[in-house]
Amino acid sequence: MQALAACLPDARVERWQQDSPAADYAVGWAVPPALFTHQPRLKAFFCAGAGVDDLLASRAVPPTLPIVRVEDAGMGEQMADYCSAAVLHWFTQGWRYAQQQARAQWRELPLQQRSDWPVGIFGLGVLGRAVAARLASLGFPVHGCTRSDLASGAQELGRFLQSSRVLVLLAPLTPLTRGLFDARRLAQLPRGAFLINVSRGALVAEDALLEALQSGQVAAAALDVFEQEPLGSDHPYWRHPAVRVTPHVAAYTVIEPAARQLALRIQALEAGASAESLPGRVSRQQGY
Ligand code: OXD
Repeated sequence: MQALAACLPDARVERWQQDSPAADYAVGWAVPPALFTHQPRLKAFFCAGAGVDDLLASRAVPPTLPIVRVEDAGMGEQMADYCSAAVLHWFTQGWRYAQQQARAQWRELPLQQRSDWPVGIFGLGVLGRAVAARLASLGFPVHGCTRSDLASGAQELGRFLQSSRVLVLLAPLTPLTRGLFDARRLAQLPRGAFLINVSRGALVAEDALLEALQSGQVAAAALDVFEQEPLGSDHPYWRHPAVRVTPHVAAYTVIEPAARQLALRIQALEAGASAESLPGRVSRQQGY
Protein backbone atom coordinates (compact mmCIF):
# COMPACT_ATOMS: atom_id res chain seq x y z
CA MET A 1 0.00 0.00 0.00
CA GLN A 2 2.80 2.40 0.89
CA ALA A 3 4.61 1.57 -2.32
CA LEU A 4 1.50 2.39 -4.35
CA ALA A 5 0.89 5.59 -2.39
CA ALA A 6 4.49 6.63 -3.07
CA CYS A 7 3.95 6.15 -6.82
CA LEU A 8 0.62 8.05 -6.75
CA PRO A 9 1.27 11.06 -4.50
CA ASP A 10 -1.98 12.79 -5.51
CA ALA A 11 -4.20 9.81 -4.77
CA ARG A 12 -5.71 8.69 -1.51
CA VAL A 13 -4.61 5.09 -1.06
CA GLU A 14 -6.05 3.12 1.83
CA ARG A 15 -6.70 -0.40 3.03
CA TRP A 16 -10.26 -1.38 2.19
CA GLN A 17 -12.81 -1.93 4.94
CA GLN A 18 -16.54 -2.44 4.66
CA ASP A 19 -17.19 1.20 5.56
CA SER A 20 -14.48 2.67 3.32
CA PRO A 21 -15.67 5.52 1.07
CA ALA A 22 -16.40 4.71 -2.58
CA ALA A 23 -13.12 4.40 -4.49
CA ASP A 24 -12.27 4.74 -8.16
CA TYR A 25 -9.90 1.77 -8.27
CA ALA A 26 -9.22 -1.31 -6.18
CA VAL A 27 -6.13 -3.49 -6.08
CA GLY A 28 -6.00 -6.92 -4.50
CA TRP A 29 -5.51 -10.65 -4.59
CA ALA A 30 -8.09 -13.16 -3.31
CA VAL A 31 -10.26 -10.25 -2.15
CA PRO A 32 -13.54 -10.85 -0.27
CA PRO A 33 -16.62 -10.68 -2.54
CA ALA A 34 -18.00 -7.93 -0.26
CA LEU A 35 -15.44 -5.54 -1.71
CA PHE A 36 -17.34 -5.50 -4.98
CA THR A 37 -20.77 -5.05 -3.42
CA HIS A 38 -19.51 -2.21 -1.22
CA GLN A 39 -17.61 -0.48 -4.02
CA PRO A 40 -20.16 0.08 -6.80
CA ARG A 41 -18.27 3.00 -8.36
CA LEU A 42 -15.03 1.21 -9.29
CA LYS A 43 -13.64 2.13 -12.70
CA ALA A 44 -11.29 -0.88 -12.71
CA PHE A 45 -10.02 -3.68 -10.51
CA PHE A 46 -6.31 -4.50 -10.55
CA CYS A 47 -5.42 -8.08 -9.77
CA ALA A 48 -2.13 -8.28 -7.88
CA GLY A 49 -1.54 -11.91 -8.91
CA ALA A 50 -1.06 -13.61 -12.24
CA GLY A 51 -4.19 -15.77 -12.37
CA VAL A 52 -7.73 -14.40 -12.54
CA ASP A 53 -9.74 -17.63 -12.70
CA ASP A 54 -11.20 -17.15 -9.19
CA LEU A 55 -12.17 -13.56 -9.94
CA LEU A 56 -13.86 -14.50 -13.19
CA ALA A 57 -15.74 -17.30 -11.46
CA SER A 58 -17.02 -14.98 -8.73
CA ARG A 59 -20.61 -13.78 -9.06
CA ALA A 60 -19.73 -10.76 -6.93
CA VAL A 61 -17.57 -9.20 -9.64
CA PRO A 62 -19.72 -6.98 -11.89
CA PRO A 63 -19.55 -8.38 -15.44
CA THR A 64 -18.67 -5.01 -16.94
CA LEU A 65 -15.96 -4.05 -14.44
CA PRO A 66 -12.60 -3.91 -16.26
CA ILE A 67 -10.06 -6.25 -14.67
CA VAL A 68 -6.36 -5.70 -15.23
CA ARG A 69 -3.65 -8.16 -14.09
CA VAL A 70 -0.13 -7.30 -13.09
CA GLU A 71 2.29 -8.48 -15.73
CA ASP A 72 5.52 -10.08 -14.58
CA ALA A 73 6.17 -7.77 -11.57
CA GLY A 74 9.19 -9.86 -10.60
CA MET A 75 7.40 -13.16 -11.18
CA GLY A 76 9.08 -14.05 -14.50
CA GLU A 77 12.50 -14.35 -12.92
CA GLN A 78 11.18 -16.45 -10.04
CA MET A 79 9.27 -18.76 -12.39
CA ALA A 80 12.43 -19.14 -14.45
CA ASP A 81 14.38 -20.02 -11.28
CA TYR A 82 11.78 -22.56 -10.17
CA CYS A 83 11.49 -24.30 -13.53
CA SER A 84 15.19 -24.33 -14.34
CA ALA A 85 15.98 -25.71 -10.85
CA ALA A 86 13.57 -28.59 -11.47
CA VAL A 87 14.88 -29.28 -14.98
CA LEU A 88 18.51 -29.22 -13.81
CA HIS A 89 17.69 -31.47 -10.84
CA TRP A 90 16.34 -34.11 -13.23
CA PHE A 91 18.87 -33.52 -16.01
CA THR A 92 21.87 -33.83 -13.66
CA GLN A 93 20.29 -36.97 -12.13
CA GLY A 94 20.03 -35.19 -8.75
CA TRP A 95 16.70 -36.84 -8.05
CA ARG A 96 18.08 -40.31 -8.77
CA TYR A 97 21.17 -39.71 -6.67
CA ALA A 98 18.91 -38.58 -3.80
CA GLN A 99 17.03 -41.89 -4.10
CA GLN A 100 20.33 -43.79 -4.20
CA GLN A 101 21.63 -41.91 -1.17
CA ALA A 102 18.54 -42.96 0.80
CA ARG A 103 19.67 -46.54 0.11
CA ALA A 104 23.40 -45.77 0.69
CA GLN A 105 23.94 -46.87 -2.90
CA TRP A 106 27.13 -45.81 -4.76
CA ARG A 107 26.31 -46.05 -8.45
CA GLU A 108 27.34 -43.78 -11.30
CA LEU A 109 24.60 -42.84 -13.70
CA PRO A 110 25.21 -41.95 -17.35
CA LEU A 111 25.97 -38.42 -18.46
CA GLN A 112 22.95 -36.74 -20.09
CA GLN A 113 22.92 -34.67 -23.29
CA ARG A 114 20.90 -31.45 -23.28
CA SER A 115 19.78 -32.18 -26.84
CA ASP A 116 17.88 -35.20 -25.45
CA TRP A 117 15.94 -32.94 -23.09
CA PRO A 118 13.53 -30.85 -25.17
CA VAL A 119 11.33 -28.70 -22.95
CA GLY A 120 7.77 -27.83 -24.00
CA ILE A 121 6.25 -24.74 -22.44
CA PHE A 122 2.47 -24.82 -22.46
CA GLY A 123 1.49 -21.16 -22.31
CA LEU A 124 3.75 -18.50 -23.78
CA GLY A 125 2.54 -15.40 -21.97
CA VAL A 126 4.91 -13.07 -20.14
CA LEU A 127 5.83 -15.75 -17.59
CA GLY A 128 6.07 -18.58 -20.11
CA ARG A 129 8.41 -16.52 -22.25
CA ALA A 130 10.64 -15.75 -19.25
CA VAL A 131 10.91 -19.48 -18.47
CA ALA A 132 11.55 -20.31 -22.13
CA ALA A 133 14.33 -17.71 -22.39
CA ARG A 134 16.06 -19.00 -19.24
CA LEU A 135 15.94 -22.65 -20.27
CA ALA A 136 17.15 -21.79 -23.76
CA SER A 137 20.04 -19.84 -22.23
CA LEU A 138 20.92 -23.00 -20.27
CA GLY A 139 21.20 -24.85 -23.57
CA PHE A 140 17.96 -26.84 -23.55
CA PRO A 141 15.91 -27.09 -26.77
CA VAL A 142 12.72 -25.17 -25.95
CA HIS A 143 9.44 -25.00 -27.82
CA GLY A 144 6.05 -23.67 -26.90
CA CYS A 145 2.34 -24.11 -27.30
CA THR A 146 0.09 -21.06 -27.39
CA ARG A 147 -3.66 -20.55 -27.23
CA SER A 148 -3.85 -20.35 -31.02
CA ASP A 149 -1.90 -23.64 -31.38
CA LEU A 150 -4.45 -25.17 -29.02
CA ALA A 151 -7.32 -23.73 -31.02
CA SER A 152 -5.88 -25.14 -34.24
CA GLY A 153 -6.72 -28.64 -33.08
CA ALA A 154 -5.84 -31.76 -31.14
CA GLN A 155 -3.11 -32.75 -33.59
CA GLU A 156 -1.08 -29.65 -32.87
CA LEU A 157 -1.20 -30.32 -29.12
CA GLY A 158 -0.36 -33.98 -29.75
CA ARG A 159 2.76 -33.01 -31.73
CA PHE A 160 3.77 -30.56 -29.01
CA LEU A 161 3.42 -33.21 -26.30
CA GLN A 162 5.24 -35.90 -28.28
CA SER A 163 8.28 -33.68 -28.50
CA SER A 164 8.35 -32.52 -24.85
CA ARG A 165 10.54 -34.57 -22.55
CA VAL A 166 9.79 -31.95 -19.94
CA LEU A 167 6.35 -30.36 -19.99
CA VAL A 168 5.97 -27.02 -18.20
CA LEU A 169 2.41 -25.86 -17.57
CA LEU A 170 2.18 -22.10 -17.50
CA ALA A 171 -1.22 -21.41 -19.03
CA PRO A 172 -4.22 -19.90 -17.28
CA LEU A 173 -7.13 -22.00 -16.08
CA THR A 174 -9.94 -21.50 -18.59
CA PRO A 175 -12.74 -23.70 -19.93
CA LEU A 176 -10.25 -24.77 -22.66
CA THR A 177 -7.49 -25.83 -20.28
CA ARG A 178 -9.44 -27.27 -17.31
CA GLY A 179 -8.62 -30.99 -17.04
CA LEU A 180 -6.80 -30.87 -20.39
CA PHE A 181 -3.91 -33.01 -19.16
CA ASP A 182 -5.81 -36.23 -18.63
CA ALA A 183 -4.70 -39.84 -19.20
CA ARG A 184 -4.92 -39.46 -22.98
CA ARG A 185 -2.75 -36.33 -23.10
CA LEU A 186 -0.20 -37.62 -20.60
CA ALA A 187 0.12 -40.75 -22.76
CA GLN A 188 1.17 -38.51 -25.67
CA LEU A 189 4.32 -37.43 -23.84
CA PRO A 190 7.46 -39.49 -24.50
CA ARG A 191 7.69 -42.36 -22.01
CA GLY A 192 9.48 -41.28 -18.82
CA ALA A 193 8.64 -37.59 -19.30
CA PHE A 194 8.80 -34.94 -16.57
CA LEU A 195 6.08 -32.49 -15.59
CA ILE A 196 6.27 -29.06 -13.98
CA ASN A 197 2.99 -27.39 -13.03
CA VAL A 198 3.25 -23.77 -11.94
CA SER A 199 -0.07 -22.52 -13.31
CA ARG A 200 -3.20 -24.09 -11.82
CA GLY A 201 -3.71 -27.55 -10.40
CA ALA A 202 -6.97 -28.08 -12.28
CA LEU A 203 -5.17 -28.22 -15.65
CA VAL A 204 -4.10 -31.74 -14.71
CA ALA A 205 -6.35 -34.69 -13.88
CA GLU A 206 -4.75 -35.76 -10.59
CA ASP A 207 -5.75 -39.44 -10.81
CA ALA A 208 -4.34 -39.64 -14.31
CA LEU A 209 -1.04 -38.12 -13.20
CA LEU A 210 -0.75 -40.50 -10.26
CA GLU A 211 -1.37 -43.41 -12.60
CA ALA A 212 1.16 -42.12 -15.12
CA LEU A 213 3.73 -41.80 -12.31
CA GLN A 214 2.93 -45.33 -11.19
CA SER A 215 3.37 -46.77 -14.68
CA GLY A 216 6.55 -44.79 -15.43
CA GLN A 217 4.89 -42.87 -18.27
CA VAL A 218 5.74 -39.77 -16.22
CA ALA A 219 9.07 -40.20 -14.40
CA ALA A 220 8.75 -37.29 -11.97
CA ALA A 221 6.80 -34.12 -11.33
CA ALA A 222 7.43 -30.76 -9.66
CA LEU A 223 4.07 -29.40 -8.56
CA ASP A 224 3.45 -25.97 -7.09
CA VAL A 225 -0.31 -25.81 -7.63
CA PHE A 226 -3.15 -28.19 -6.85
CA GLU A 227 -6.83 -28.60 -7.43
CA GLN A 228 -7.43 -28.14 -3.69
CA GLU A 229 -5.12 -25.73 -1.86
CA PRO A 230 -3.76 -26.23 0.70
CA LEU A 231 -3.04 -29.77 -0.41
CA GLY A 232 -4.71 -32.21 2.03
CA SER A 233 -2.26 -33.86 4.42
CA ASP A 234 -3.32 -37.32 3.21
CA HIS A 235 -2.83 -36.54 -0.47
CA PRO A 236 -0.58 -39.15 -2.16
CA TYR A 237 1.57 -36.43 -3.76
CA TRP A 238 3.13 -35.61 -0.39
CA ARG A 239 4.74 -39.00 0.03
CA HIS A 240 5.37 -39.88 -3.61
CA PRO A 241 9.13 -40.37 -4.12
CA ALA A 242 9.06 -38.82 -7.60
CA VAL A 243 6.89 -35.80 -6.76
CA ARG A 244 8.19 -32.52 -5.41
CA VAL A 245 5.47 -30.49 -3.70
CA THR A 246 5.74 -26.76 -3.02
CA PRO A 247 2.91 -24.67 -1.52
CA HIS A 248 2.04 -22.33 -4.45
CA VAL A 249 5.21 -20.28 -4.06
CA ALA A 250 6.87 -20.57 -7.47
CA ALA A 251 6.49 -16.80 -7.91
CA TYR A 252 5.50 -14.01 -5.55
CA THR A 253 4.36 -10.62 -6.79
CA VAL A 254 7.19 -8.20 -5.97
CA ILE A 255 5.68 -5.09 -4.41
CA GLU A 256 7.78 -2.28 -5.94
CA PRO A 257 7.57 -3.23 -9.62
CA ALA A 258 3.89 -4.12 -9.18
CA ALA A 259 3.16 -0.74 -7.58
CA ARG A 260 5.03 1.14 -10.33
CA GLN A 261 3.11 -0.78 -12.97
CA LEU A 262 -0.29 -0.22 -11.34
CA ALA A 263 0.42 3.47 -10.90
CA LEU A 264 1.23 3.82 -14.61
CA ARG A 265 -2.01 2.03 -15.54
CA ILE A 266 -4.10 4.20 -13.20
CA GLN A 267 -2.44 7.37 -14.51
CA ALA A 268 -3.17 6.25 -18.06
CA LEU A 269 -6.85 5.68 -17.23
CA GLU A 270 -7.06 9.05 -15.49
CA ALA A 271 -5.52 10.66 -18.56
CA GLY A 272 -8.31 9.21 -20.69
CA ALA A 273 -6.94 5.90 -21.95
CA SER A 274 -9.50 3.15 -22.33
CA ALA A 275 -9.25 0.12 -20.05
CA GLU A 276 -9.18 -2.06 -23.19
CA SER A 277 -5.89 -0.51 -24.23
CA LEU A 278 -4.07 -1.38 -21.00
CA PRO A 279 -1.46 -4.15 -20.97
CA GLY A 280 -2.71 -6.95 -18.71
CA ARG A 281 -6.38 -6.22 -19.48
CA VAL A 282 -8.34 -9.41 -18.85
CA SER A 283 -10.61 -10.71 -21.59
CA ARG A 284 -13.69 -12.35 -20.09
CA GLN A 285 -14.23 -14.16 -23.36
CA GLN A 286 -10.80 -15.78 -23.31
CA GLY A 287 -10.89 -16.27 -19.54
CA TYR A 288 -7.56 -14.61 -18.71
C1 OXD B 1 -1.19 -16.73 -9.06
C2 OXD B 1 -0.26 -15.89 -8.32
O1 OXD B 1 -1.94 -16.24 -9.90
O2 OXD B 1 0.31 -16.40 -7.33
O3 OXD B 1 -1.21 -17.94 -8.80
O4 OXD B 1 -0.03 -14.75 -8.71
